[in-house]
Amino acid sequence: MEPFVKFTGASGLMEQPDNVVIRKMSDMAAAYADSQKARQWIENGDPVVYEMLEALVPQAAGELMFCTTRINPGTVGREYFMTKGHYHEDPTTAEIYYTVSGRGILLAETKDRRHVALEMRKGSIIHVEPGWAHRTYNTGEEPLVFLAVYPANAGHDYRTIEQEGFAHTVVKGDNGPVVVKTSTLR
Ligand code: M6P
Ligand code: ZN
Repeated sequence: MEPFVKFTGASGLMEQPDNVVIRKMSDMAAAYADSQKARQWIENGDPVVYEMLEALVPQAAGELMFCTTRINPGTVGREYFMTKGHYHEDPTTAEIYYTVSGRGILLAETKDRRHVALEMRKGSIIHVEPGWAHRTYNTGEEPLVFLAVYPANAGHDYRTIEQEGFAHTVVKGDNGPVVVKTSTLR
């Protein structure tokens, strides 16, 4: 493969991506603490929660995968619209997130339930250490748009999150986003 360039449009999303992944509420309803509210969203039009526009590179060590993601604004009950979240299958791989526009929180958690909540706003650059699961929330009124870069051989482990969930989540409080224990919402 030769070096190549991709451009982003006014929205900050990649133009002419090689692959587009769209996740609607029905693709991830189980991720939200309030399953009844998630079902209501599905019955009321099943909105797109987020979409990822990817450039494809070989899934080999040394290659860097990158994609732009847009998370739409909204909440399921008090929980903000978010990504599914994942561990990397290769626990030695990190990831960089660069926020293009909007407001959000990246929640990172380890298997022994340590957690950090990092602010995403235009220009913020987040480094996710290897071994930390990560999920992003749109805490604003506008779309949250960011670029993510990670080793192309990292792999996505969604199963651990589907089975065990995140111990913490981010909800809309009276004065902005608040990190709470997921168990307090169920
Ligand atoms: C970022 C990267 C991608 C990831 C996407 C959505 O762009 O981390 O690898 O796919 O966010 O997150 P998820 O895969 O958890 O739905
Ligand atoms: Zn990742």
